[in-house]
Amino acid sequence: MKTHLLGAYQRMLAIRVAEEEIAKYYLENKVMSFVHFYVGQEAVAVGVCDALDKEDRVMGNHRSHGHYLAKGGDLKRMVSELLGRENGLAKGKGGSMHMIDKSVGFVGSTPILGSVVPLANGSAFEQKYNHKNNITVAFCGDGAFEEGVVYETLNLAALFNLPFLLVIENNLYSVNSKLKDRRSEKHDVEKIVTGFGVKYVKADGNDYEDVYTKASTIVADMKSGKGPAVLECITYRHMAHSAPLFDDAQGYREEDVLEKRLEQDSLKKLKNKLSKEGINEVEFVEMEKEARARAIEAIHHAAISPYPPKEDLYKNLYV
Ligand SMILES: Cc1ncc(C[n+]2csc(CCOP(=O)(O)OP(=O)(O)O)c2C)c(N)n1
Ligand SMILES: [Mg+2]
Repeated sequence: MKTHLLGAYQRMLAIRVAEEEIAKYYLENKVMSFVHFYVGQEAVAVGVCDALDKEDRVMGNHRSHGHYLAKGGDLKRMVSELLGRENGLAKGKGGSMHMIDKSVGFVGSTPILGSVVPLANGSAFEQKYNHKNNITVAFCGDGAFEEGVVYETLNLAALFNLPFLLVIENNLYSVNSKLKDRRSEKHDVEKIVTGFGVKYVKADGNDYEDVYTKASTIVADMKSGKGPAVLECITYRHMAHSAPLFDDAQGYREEDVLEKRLEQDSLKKLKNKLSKEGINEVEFVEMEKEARARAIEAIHHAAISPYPPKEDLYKNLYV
């Protein structure tokens, strides 16, 4: 277990540190392409993806750096995409919100809220139809869960008993609007989901082990034919909705103030656990140094990579 947790810590740390370095680069170089940072939510992506096989598929949304990297993605190709370079995941034409890398089973991310949910369900349909013993996971936010197409999808997933897992990352906000300003007091995600005949499980999205344990059970059940599920992970988004900035000065956060976010931080929790298992501070510092060096190298690699040539402007576009 110690080895597993150490690996999980390193995977989460790699995402955290990469985003910190990317944020720094964006600010220093005035990069204008849109970006939504995942800092704070790493335990969800890594906890879920650690429960998957390479052939299982993942789809994401506008906040998917963590999902892609947790599925085994290539940091260099991801950063190249963010900076619009030819060697990026979508040949530099998609940016942060349109990543795809079939080689690791990351079959796409789409920023239109909720849109990825039926697409992922279609992928799960194909897996079942072709007797593949694999599943498809869609990650969506609490805001996206309010889109109508999500309910149509849950209905079909249950009807066809599909190997489809919807992970809701409930970070309490859609941009800056709070759950209580968007939903009635009686709104009940569990009742909605189970009302369609879909299994519902709730996890502490700030706790890797809770997410991983629950995701593993769901995935094993799904692979033995038990049908679709929703895993709702309650978590905190540490940074502003978009742009690489902190937004505490805006004063809209009530429960998830900085102090609480830091206290509940998933990396911190895992680090405490590993310290008790005998990993010392020097080893932690070394791990962070290595992760930071990899991130800086990936950014440098992207920054010196060429933009797509002019003659490719209209190639690979689907509009
Ligand atoms: C259909 C649609 N409406 C509005 C938007 C603009 N938008 C982008 S992200 C976002 C908030 C999404 O909140 P949530 O799904 O909870 O994800 P989070 O940003 O919290 O990770 C909104 C409203 C959009 N992309 N798509
Ligand atoms: Mg949200």
